[in-house]
Amino acid sequence: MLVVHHLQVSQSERIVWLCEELGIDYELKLHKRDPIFSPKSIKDLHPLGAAPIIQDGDLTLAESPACVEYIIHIHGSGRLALPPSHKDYAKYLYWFHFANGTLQPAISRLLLLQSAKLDKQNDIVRRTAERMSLCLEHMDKHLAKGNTWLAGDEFSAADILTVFTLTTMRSFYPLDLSPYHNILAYLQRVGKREAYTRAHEKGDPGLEYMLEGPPPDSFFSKLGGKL
Ligand SMILES: N[C@@H](CCC(=O)N[C@@H](CS)C(=O)NCC(=O)O)C(=O)O
Repeated sequence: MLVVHHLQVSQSERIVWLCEELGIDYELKLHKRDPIFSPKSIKDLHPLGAAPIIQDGDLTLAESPACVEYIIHIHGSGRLALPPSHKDYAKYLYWFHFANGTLQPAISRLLLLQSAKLDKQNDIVRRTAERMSLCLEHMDKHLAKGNTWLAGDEFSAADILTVFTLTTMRSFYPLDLSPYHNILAYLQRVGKREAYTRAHEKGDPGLEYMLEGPPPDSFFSKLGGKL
C-alpha cells in the first residue's frame, strides 16, 4: 500500500490532491509542524526531513515532482501526465518544471528575505519582489490565452504542482493575487474540483481555502507570532 506522509499546511498537500484526483488506494499519515518545521516523525523518515515523503514497500521517496511522477507512472497508469505524443506535451513539461524550478523558489526567497527583516527598498528585496511579479504576470498572460489549465485544455500534474504556491504558501508569505484576474479565475476552477476539496478536508481539515486574491491570515500569526 502506498503511504503518503503529509506535513500539514505544506507543499505535501499536492501529493494528497494527486492521489484523490487519481482515485488510487493510499494510506494518509498526517504530521503536525513542531512548531514551524518538521516534527521528528518526518525527520526520522528521510535525511532532509522535508515533506512530502512517500513510502511504497521498501521505497522511501521525497521531492514533490519525483513523488508525483512516481505515483502517476507506478500507480496511476500515466494519468495526469501528458505523453510526448500529445500536442501540448511541451507546454505540460514547461509548467510542470516551472512550479518547483522557478515559482516556488521565487516565493521562498521572498520568505527568507522577510525573515531577515530587510528594508523593502533594499535592492535584493526589490529585485526578488519584481521577479515574483514577473512570474505571476507570465502565468496570468498564459491563462488569458484560452488555457483553462496550465497545459491547455487538460487538467494535469502541472496544475497539481503549481497550486500550493498560489494558495497555502501565501500563509507564509503574504502575496496579494488581486491584480491577476486570470490566476484568480483559475483558482476558482481548482476550488470546484471535488478531488481538491476532498484532499483539503482529509489533509488539512479546518484550514481555510486560500483561493481569493488578498493574502490569507499568516501561519505565523496563528502560532501567536512566535517562531
Ligand atoms: N524541494 C522539496 C522541498 C520540500 C520542503 O521544503 N518541504 C517543506 C514543506 S513546505 C518542509 O518540509 N518544511 C519543514 C522543514 O523543512 O522542516 C519538494 O519539492 O518536495
